[in-house]
Amino acid sequence: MDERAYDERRFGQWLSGQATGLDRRDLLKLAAAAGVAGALLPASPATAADGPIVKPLPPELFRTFGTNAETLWSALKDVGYHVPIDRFFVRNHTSTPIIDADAWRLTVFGAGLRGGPVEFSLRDLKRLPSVARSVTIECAGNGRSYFTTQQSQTVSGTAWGLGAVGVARWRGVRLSTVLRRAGLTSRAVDVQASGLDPNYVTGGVDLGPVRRPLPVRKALDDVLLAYEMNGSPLPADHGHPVRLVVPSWIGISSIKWVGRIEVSDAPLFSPWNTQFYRFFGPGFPADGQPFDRQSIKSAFELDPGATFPAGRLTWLTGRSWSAAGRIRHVEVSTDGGTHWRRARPTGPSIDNAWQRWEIDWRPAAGDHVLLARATDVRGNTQPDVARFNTLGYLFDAVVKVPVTAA
Ligand SMILES: Nc1nc2c(c(=O)[nH]1)N[C@H]1C(S)=C(S)[C@@H](COP(=O)(O)O)O[C@H]1N2
Ligand SMILES: [Mo]
Repeated sequence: MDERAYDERRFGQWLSGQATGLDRRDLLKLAAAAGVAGALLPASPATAADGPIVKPLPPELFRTFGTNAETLWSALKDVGYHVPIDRFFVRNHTSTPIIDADAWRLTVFGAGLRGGPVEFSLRDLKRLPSVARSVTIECAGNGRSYFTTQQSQTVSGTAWGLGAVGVARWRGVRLSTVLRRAGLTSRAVDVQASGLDPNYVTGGVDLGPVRRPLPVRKALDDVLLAYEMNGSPLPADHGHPVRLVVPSWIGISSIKWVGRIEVSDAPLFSPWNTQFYRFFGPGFPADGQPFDRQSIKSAFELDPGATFPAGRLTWLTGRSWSAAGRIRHVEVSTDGGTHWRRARPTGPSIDNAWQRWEIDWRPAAGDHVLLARATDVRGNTQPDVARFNTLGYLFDAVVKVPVTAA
């Protein structure tokens, strides 16, 4: 079923009084369509901030694209395993909402539950057993600009370099714990969280709150409802007070500012798994091919065009990560891909996170091209060319980084 059919069906259900699980934004949308007074709407705990992103975005830490900001890789040099909050990338479809954590409630509802809806306050969630994990969040479009600069292909979407990725230490409650408390039944098929940020409107169409379904099997496996990031309460831009953290899946799965979770007894669809986050283009089905998992990548902790002192020994450092498991090894070339050497792994090797590495280099004066290529424990290796798709997702090819020694 496409999104329009879904919306029409929901609207019909609402008009006939059968609808459950409509949130305030759905109601606003429907109320506007039906000419119903706004007085029926419950209060929302969210208000708007001044700009799309709340935290400072100094140019030495970030490159910004409208409502989004990518981390500069030079800003991760000599930084620990986890990306500090002040430099963690932000991907907002609209803008960061300011949510009052005391007024905030999570509503879990749907035909996959025994009863419900069931509400949880932040205190309720914090009383449940907590877990902390180091997990990568990476936008499916990370590296998109290289489709154009390296492969001369036209793709649409934010022209990210490699900085739409970060690893943080997330603490929260397992989604499975909350779903079981809410009365999960064996009828449950899909689980869909939606955000309390403003509805996403594109091409004049209101697509509703940001949301994307997870199959119940993934939802019960390793997903967290996180309320802490690197030991601090979740900051506004990263989902305060509670977000999903979905290990090894594309960033859109990790819904921020979660307000509602639907547990359905039938497959759910949203624009974020039908229109977006699907592969379109030559060799793919006409209505696109769905995907959920991230791929494999490497990055040097420097920005393209960096300069080095000629003739001096330096240490090139970087990080590699794969959604399929830990990194087995990383090869580096400092001569445009002719010769390759193994980089030395440094620090921990964590599943669903990344591997840091270093390699020595004594550059001659002149221009050089650096490359890094990772292989994971499953034997996946970064290819020379990434598979083209019109929306520019999952760029996994080895990136050529121009630098200069003088
Ligand atoms: N509610 C909501 N959740 C969201 C988004 C959003 O715009 N709204 N963006 C998604 C996308 S596309 C990505 S890549 C990650 C980015 O997480 P971050 O901003 O904490 O780095 O959040 C995801 N969760
Ligand atoms: Mo994303």
